[in-house]
Amino acid sequence: MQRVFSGIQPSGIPHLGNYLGAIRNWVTLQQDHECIFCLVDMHAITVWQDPAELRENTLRQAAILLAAGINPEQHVLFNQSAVTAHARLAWIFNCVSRLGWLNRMTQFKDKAGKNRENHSAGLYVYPNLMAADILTYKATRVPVGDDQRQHIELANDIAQKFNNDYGVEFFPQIEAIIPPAAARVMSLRDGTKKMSKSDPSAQSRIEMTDDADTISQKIRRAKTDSEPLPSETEGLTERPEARNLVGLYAAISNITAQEVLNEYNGSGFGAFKDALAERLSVTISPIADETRRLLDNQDHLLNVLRKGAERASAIAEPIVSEAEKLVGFLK
Ligand code: AQP
Repeated sequence: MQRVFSGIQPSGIPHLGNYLGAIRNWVTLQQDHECIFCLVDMHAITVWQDPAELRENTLRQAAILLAAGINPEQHVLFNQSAVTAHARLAWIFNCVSRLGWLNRMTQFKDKAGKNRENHSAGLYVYPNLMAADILTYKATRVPVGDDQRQHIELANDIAQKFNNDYGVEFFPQIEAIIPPAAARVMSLRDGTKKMSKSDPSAQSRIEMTDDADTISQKIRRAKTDSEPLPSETEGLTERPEARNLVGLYAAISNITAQEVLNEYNGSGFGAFKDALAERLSVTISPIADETRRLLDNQDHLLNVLRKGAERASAIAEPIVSEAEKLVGFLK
C-alpha cells in the first residue's frame, strides 16, 4: 500500500478551495492508501499568527477534518510541531536545496509581493520544510491543489540531490495527485485570484463552517458579469468569475463544466447562483454542524492529535535518524 502525506495550514478557517482541492480527496484516498494528514502549524507561522488564534484554528481544523470524514483510527492525524523530525530533516534540506531553486517559487513571489525584504526567512524556505514533511515519512503520493505543483517538483529535486550527494538511493520520488476538477478554486470577489484563507475579505471565500444562509448570501454577492451563461466551455475563457462558478457547480455535483452549461446555457446568474448555493449547502452544512459538535469536546480533539503525533513519530524517527547518519551526524 502506498503512503500518502498531505498537510493543511491552520492559518484560518479552511475554505471550499481547501475542501475541493485537497480534503475531499484525502477522504477518498483513505480507502486504499496508508495516509498521514498533518496540520502544518510550522508552515502557518511563516506569516504572523496570533498565538491564541493559532491554537484555536488548529483545533478547529482538526474538527473540520474529522467532520469531513478523516478517520484517525486507521490513518494518522496530528499537528506538525508535535513531531520534531520535520524540523530536523528540514534543516538538512535547507542545506541541500539551492537558492536558485527557491528563487523560482511563484508562491513566495505571490505571498511576499513587492515587500519581499520584509518577509520572514521561513516563508522563503517554506518549500524545503514541505519537502521534509513528505520525505520524513518517505511518502510517495501527495494530494494537493494545483498551486502546490511547483513545490512537489522542488521536493523531488531535493530528494534527488540528497541521494546524489550522499551516494544513496534513500529518498523516493514523489507523485503529486492533483484533482481533475476544482484544482484551483478562485476568489468569489476576483476570478483571477485563488480562494485563500488569508484574503482579508471573508466574502471572497466559502468557509467550511458557514451555514446555509451565509453560503447563499456569499454566492449571491459573488462577482459575475452581465452576459448569460454560454453553451460551450470555450465561452468561459475570458470570463474568470463565470468560469469559477461553473467549475464549482461541476465539482460539487461531480459532473463536467460542459454538463453544467448544457443545463444552464442562455440563463442569467440569478437561478444558477441559487442552485449552486443549494448544492454547496448540502455538502458543507453537515460538515459545519459536525464540526460544532466536535468542538464542544476539546479534550477528545487534543487526544486524537496527541495519539496521531505518537504514531507519526514512530514512523518518522528511524527515517530521519538514518538521514542524519548519512549526513555524518554522530548518532
Ligand atoms: N483555492 C484553492 N483551490 C484548490 N486547492 C486549494 N488549496 C488551497 N487553496 C486552494 C489546497 O489546499 C491544501 C491546503 O492548503 P494550505 O492551507 O496548506 O495552504 P495554501 O495553499 O496557502 O492555502 P490558503 O488557503 O491560500 O492559505 P493561506 O491563505 O494561509 O496561504 C493544499 O493542498 C492546497 O493546494
